[in-house]
Amino acid sequence: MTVMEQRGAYRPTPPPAWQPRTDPGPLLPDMRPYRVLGTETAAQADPALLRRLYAELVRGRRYNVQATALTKQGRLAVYPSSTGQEACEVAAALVLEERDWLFPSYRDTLAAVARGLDPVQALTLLRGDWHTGYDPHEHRVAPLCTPLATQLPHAVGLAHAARLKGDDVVALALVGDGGTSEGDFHEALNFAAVWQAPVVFLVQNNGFAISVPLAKQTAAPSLAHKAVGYGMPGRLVDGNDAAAVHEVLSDAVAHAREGGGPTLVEAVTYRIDAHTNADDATRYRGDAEVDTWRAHDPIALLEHELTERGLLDEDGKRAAHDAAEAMAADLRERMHQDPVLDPMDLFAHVYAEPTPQLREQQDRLRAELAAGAEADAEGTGR
Ligand SMILES: Cc1ncc(C[n+]2csc(CCOP(=O)(O)OP(=O)(O)O)c2C)c(N)n1
Repeated sequence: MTVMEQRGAYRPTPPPAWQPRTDPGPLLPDMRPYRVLGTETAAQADPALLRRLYAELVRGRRYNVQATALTKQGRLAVYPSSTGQEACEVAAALVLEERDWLFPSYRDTLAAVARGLDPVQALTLLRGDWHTGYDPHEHRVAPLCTPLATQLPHAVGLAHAARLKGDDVVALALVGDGGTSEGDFHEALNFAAVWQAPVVFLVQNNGFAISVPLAKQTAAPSLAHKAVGYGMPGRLVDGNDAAAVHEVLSDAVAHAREGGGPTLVEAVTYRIDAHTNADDATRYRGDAEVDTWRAHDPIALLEHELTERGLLDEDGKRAAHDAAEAMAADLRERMHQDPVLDPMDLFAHVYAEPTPQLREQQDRLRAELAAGAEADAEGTGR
């Protein structure tokens, strides 16, 4: 006798009714990146905001040029320039309140500076001097993260903790297109959506992960589409349109603050410079492509709009450029001063309780430094 016969006749029944848990429709991004500048909606944009964005973009571009020059002068070990991406950098900083937190990657020095960080301190890590080089709590800017996407779970953790404590805090985390292929990206988005954490993810899709073009590292229809699988809205924006990026991020921050949960924003932009000063971009992309993006420059776009609306004249342009020059001169002067460093700082802020190995290394370094100082004093050298 078969099992079926023992149990009686098998009567097939339909499975329990299945419903999608969330309607994916409203989460899906519009496939046309949102734009403001050069469209009818531009007329509604606040003139004071547009002027502020312009001043910050001009300052930001000058910062990128100056920092890149400092690498050539041996004053900076490395600089990942955000030339061409200034609209994303500046908008990300300006949409946050003082109580909010920014989680940057190595490319986002400019966002940190636009948020108020001292331009020299913001470069400390890239100079290779001293840990992060700034107090993350002062302006609520987390350390610039070099391991890809690791800043994302940090942002979610902070945002979730703030919510549990009842603090009105939003975290905004920046990541590159390549970073979206990392496990940390997946885990951060999943946790953020499950917990409805007040966090905004801004992906700056600048076309490349060093030499790897987007098409070689993702098959997603757009990076904004990745949001839907986790149950959060995805939005696509023209990343060179400062007014559009500001608006989309402001909406996402407001949504998070109201308890609406996370949003993933993909800003379509382009890295005009090489990956860093250590990279030769001519080996993997052509001039024609770069020129196409130069013609869609974030500063030129905004300048055109402001000029058309009579909100910017030659004096206004000169004032923005003069302020940027003053910042660059100050940056140059201070970066040309040799910092006074204590090698023992290497061991500070590593662990609350140093491990026995670290203590041993610390003692050894202390002894070596003392012997060196003694030799210097005796004039014997070593
Ligand atoms: C976990 C990890 N893997 C690899 C690297 C080496 N790496 C540094 S930058 C980079 C490309 C990142 O590209 P993307 O996320 O698009 O950001 P972008 O540099 O274009 O801003 C890679 C692979 C790293 N820093 N961290």
